[in-house]
Order: sequence, then C-alpha cells, then structure tokens
Amino acid sequence: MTTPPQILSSRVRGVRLYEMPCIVDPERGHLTVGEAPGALPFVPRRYFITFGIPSGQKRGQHAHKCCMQFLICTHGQCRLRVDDGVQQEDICLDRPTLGVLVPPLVWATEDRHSADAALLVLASQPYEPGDYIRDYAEFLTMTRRTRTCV
Ligand code: T46
Repeated sequence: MTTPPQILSSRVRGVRLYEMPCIVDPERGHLTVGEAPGALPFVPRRYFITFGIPSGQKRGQHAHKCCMQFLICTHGQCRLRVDDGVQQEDICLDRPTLGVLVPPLVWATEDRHSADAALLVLASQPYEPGDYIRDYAEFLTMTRRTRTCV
C-alpha cells in the first residue's frame, strides 16, 4: 500500500494540488501512483494527452459546467493558469508527481509548454462539447450567479 497524496489548497475556489506518492528506486527508476477511488479526487471516465505544443501556443481557455479534470504534466513542463472569476493563480506543472484538480466553473489555460511537454488529463465525464464554457463573459456571469446562490 502506498502513502496518501499530500493535498494543498489554492486560493482559486476548489482547485487542489496533489503531491502524489513516489516510489523512488535509483537502480530501476521511479514510480508514481494514484488509485481511484481513494487517492484521486474522482474515478476517471476518460483521459487525453496534449503534446507537441508549439512555443507560444495556448490550450484550454475554457471552463466546464460539470466535468472535473486532474492534470499531470508527465514529461517536460507547462504553466497552468486557473481563475474562478475572482482569484487567479499560476501553477507550474513541472514534475510527474504533481496533479492538479480543476473543478467545474474554473477557467483554465495552459501555456509556456516546453518542447517535450506531455500533459495528461484525467476527466470525470465522457467528452461532451456542450459541457464547455468558451466565452469568458458568459463564464463570469455563471460564476456570479453561483456565488449569489450559495
Ligand atoms: C483541457 C485542455 C488541457 C475530443 O474529441 N475528445 C476529447 O476528449 C477532447 C478533450 C477533445 N477532443 C477533440 C475536440 C477538438 O476537435 O480534440 C480537439 C481539440 O480539443 P480542444 O480544442 O478542446 O483542446 P484544448 O487543448 O484547447 O483543451 C483540451 C480540453 O478540451 C480541455 O478540457 O483542459 O485540453
């Protein structure tokens, strides 16, 4: 059995940084692991990987209505910018042991990819184009409405 991840909060609502357990083996190489349910924040129903991102390109630039995502840069590095409509934070994804939970209604953008960056994304839902909020003004309206309701 592996140790549980260390979980840190972000100032952006619902965003959590997971330092996943790593079995260090100087002889054979290392292994990092996360089980669901348990260590991971949800049971993944889908994964995708972005890679080969040319310098200067941005990915993401949207929020989700329902889907949760867990991002791990398994190789190379990139910057993740998260924004809940009030608070923003930049997170450097630079090691395969760091996973970041991005919940619904958080605007996320990835940029500053190294040439060798490979970003693995675990998603809680199947692909559904209607789950995307791609317009930032609409996103702000939705986050304000949610804050009013709470
Ligand atoms: C995110 C960042 C990191 C699919 O067919 N299935 C899928 O599961 C996904 C995610 C995408 N696609 C198709 C839809 C588009 O024709 O792949 C194409 C590129 O997708 P998109 O423009 O959404 O790619 P990114 O890099 O801007 O965003 C994606 C995810 O959509 C997003 O949730 O967090 O990667």
